Amino acid sequence: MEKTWRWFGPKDPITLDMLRQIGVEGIVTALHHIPNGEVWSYHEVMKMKTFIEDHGLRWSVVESLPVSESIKYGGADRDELIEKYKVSLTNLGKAGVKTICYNFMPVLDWARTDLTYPNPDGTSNLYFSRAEFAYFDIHILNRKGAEKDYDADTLARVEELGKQMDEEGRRRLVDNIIVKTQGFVNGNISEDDLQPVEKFRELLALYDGIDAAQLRANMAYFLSAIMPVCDEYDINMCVHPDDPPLQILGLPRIVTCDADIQAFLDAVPNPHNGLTFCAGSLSAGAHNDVQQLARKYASRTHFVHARICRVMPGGDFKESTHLDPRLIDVIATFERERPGVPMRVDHAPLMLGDEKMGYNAGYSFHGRMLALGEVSGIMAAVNALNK
Ligand code: DNO
Repeated sequence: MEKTWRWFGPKDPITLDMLRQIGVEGIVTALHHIPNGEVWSYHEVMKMKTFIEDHGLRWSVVESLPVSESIKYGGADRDELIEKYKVSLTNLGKAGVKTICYNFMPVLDWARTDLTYPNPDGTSNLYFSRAEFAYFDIHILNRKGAEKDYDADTLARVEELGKQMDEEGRRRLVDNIIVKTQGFVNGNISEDDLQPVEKFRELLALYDGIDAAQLRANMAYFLSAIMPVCDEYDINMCVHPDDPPLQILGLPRIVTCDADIQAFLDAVPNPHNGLTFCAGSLSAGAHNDVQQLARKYASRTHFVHARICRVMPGGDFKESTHLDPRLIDVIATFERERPGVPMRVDHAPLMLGDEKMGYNAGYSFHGRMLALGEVSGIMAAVNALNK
């Protein structure tokens, strides 16, 4: 696989010169300064591409060219937004940037409750507590009927949590679930929003009456509309699985399991319609066998996210080591079957001073460097043993 790295643009404290020194071959980035729904001009695309190439690297993957909320729920302006999306794709295609990651998750791009969960060795990781998430849903968002979505064990944990929860704890949950994890990925809520919870409620309301079947139809509509541009420029679209791959907040979620993946691939049977194989997101659902999914969907995978989660009793999950045997197996599958496919390490621990650097949640330097070293070692071993 091609060793790539998610880099957040010229303002990222991790520089391209640093990345060259640690074995990175290709860059994964986006034009983060352009608001969602606006066209990425050829000029802006080329400016970024040239900047990267001037540092001896290449722009391998766009993560993400965001799909506007209105395209997802099927708003009145969706056709206009799809036309703009096609212009951005055309400009990327003309510039030769041909792997595009996106997601079709309503409202929330990814969800964690704790961004600095301590490990025994002094590092920290991202963590998802089902009870804390349920507490946010039931007692902060006050979503109507939310209790019905949780089992008795989780509700009992929520009650316990309620006894200790103070204003600071509630503020921290809001910050982790809908602010800190969203702004930097061009999500709906940014650190400047003064009333994040109110804004979030308004966003959820956009999906009233939209079920999974409707969301699937909207995804197929979007993909069918853009496929001619992808065919013309040989652009590979790769949808990111829902993170976590579970039903949350009463929203429809349609990229959570084997059947979902098969469904969107079948809905638009074009090789340019593919998957970002995020082993981490898929493994956060106990229903998924990531190793088997990797084997089944390798040929439709255009981008790999190397990380893996450990699900605990009760549904909490934590990012696990990149040397987890399940991830070794997944990496071996892609290394054998898709040797040139871009791969980036994802969501590594905070360690050795990372915590003081203000990195985006999950995107530390030392933690990811260690993870890249580990994954590179796995790849080298697979290749050596294959010979
Ligand atoms: C989180 C990322 C996601 C991903 C988008 C793709 O760390 O994996 O934000 O980039 O969902 O559109």
